[in-house]
Amino acid sequence: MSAQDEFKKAPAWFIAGVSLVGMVLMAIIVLLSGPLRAQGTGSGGGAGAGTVVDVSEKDFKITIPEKVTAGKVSFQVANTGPSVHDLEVTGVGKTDTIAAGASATLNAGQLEPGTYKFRCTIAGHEAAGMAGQFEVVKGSDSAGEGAQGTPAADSAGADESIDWQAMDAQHKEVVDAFLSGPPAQTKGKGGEDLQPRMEGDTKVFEMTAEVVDWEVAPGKTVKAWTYNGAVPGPTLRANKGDHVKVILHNSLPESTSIHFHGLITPNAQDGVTFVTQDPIRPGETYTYEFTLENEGSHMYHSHHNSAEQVPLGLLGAFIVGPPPVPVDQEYTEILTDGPLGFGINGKGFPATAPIVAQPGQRTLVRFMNEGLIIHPMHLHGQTMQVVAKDGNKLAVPYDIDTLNIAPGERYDVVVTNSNPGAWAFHCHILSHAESAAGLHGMTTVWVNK
Ligand SMILES: [Cu+2]
Repeated sequence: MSAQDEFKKAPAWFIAGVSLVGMVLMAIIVLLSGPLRAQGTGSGGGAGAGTVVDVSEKDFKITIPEKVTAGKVSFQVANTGPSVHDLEVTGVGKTDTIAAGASATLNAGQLEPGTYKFRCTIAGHEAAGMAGQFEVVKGSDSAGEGAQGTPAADSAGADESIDWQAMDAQHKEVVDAFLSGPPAQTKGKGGEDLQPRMEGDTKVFEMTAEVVDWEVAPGKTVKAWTYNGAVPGPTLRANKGDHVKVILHNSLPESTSIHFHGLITPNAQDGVTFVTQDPIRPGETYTYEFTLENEGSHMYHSHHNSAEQVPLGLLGAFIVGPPPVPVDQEYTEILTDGPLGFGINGKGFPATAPIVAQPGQRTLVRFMNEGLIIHPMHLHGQTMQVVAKDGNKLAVPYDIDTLNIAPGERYDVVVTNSNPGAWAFHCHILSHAESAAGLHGMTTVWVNK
């Protein structure tokens, strides 16, 4: 029985029931807690000085007051998340691009009463939830609430002011949803092996880059930029010495390219636009061709507008040769952050796939970081032995339980099942793994039978 079959024992009605209870609970929490949130409008001084409205951008969520007093207004926008953002208020204006940790001001001038829409204009961010609207009201309308502050409008995400019983219940729902049947509760599975077709002795991998609706977590669908409609794109496997062709059809709204990360290729096949090739424009097809010179856990991803295209999903694994050491089974864990949220193999908890090991079984995990920030992956209850780095087998393996993986890095680790139980396996930048709403994002469970 496969790892996933182990988790599909729960009947469909039970899984549906758990989901329904979860949704009803979320709705109740949102209804109850909405009016309790108190966040100031940051009104700054009297007539003439205008109103300064504090806005924060983090984790693909824009927090902005629901009501703003009419008059002269400026928006002070703090980007406290790990990705680049901006803020556009429709019909008013837009900030420059705001780097992670930076701030910007949008001087809106005189705002008349009415409803205003806002969003982040970085590709994919609006679809990921960075949009919403607020009301501009006359001075007297907001004066009464001003002292206590007005309720804040979140563009997405969990509320932080729930009571502890509701919090416990919500945490339980998330874990129950995982233990009752992952990863079937979301549509789509990334990283499946792509069988090459043979042209003589050449292995030909053919892919299409396209935008699709991708369900990153139960009920949360975003516009992903994909290879063959999945995140990660298909896993390409071949052996050292194989001659391969990778054919890419570009159905994206932008030009693109593929860089084969970690593979030793001829310079012309390196996939960096304007350095080694022209962009593959929308509607065009491009063929890469080379002989595989080095074994190991490698990757492929866009190298055109890559800071946007890769986080949107244009990434995958390219594995050359057998595992670096003898093992009984293997998993690839590709880490991502950005518009798709914190995730493993294109899914956030509880939609992440568990790792399941039989007694005594040796499991290889190929970690690959395709995100924009570091993720220290931590395994509970057992030791990970690092056996290879960036595809290079280590002369002296070493044992750890937390592995810091920088963007672009790959590590191969081996875990031998000697401690039965369901063990948390997660990024230890804890906000990537858990929130007031429970476990999420870069979390899965390692199940030792
Ligand atoms: Cu992390």
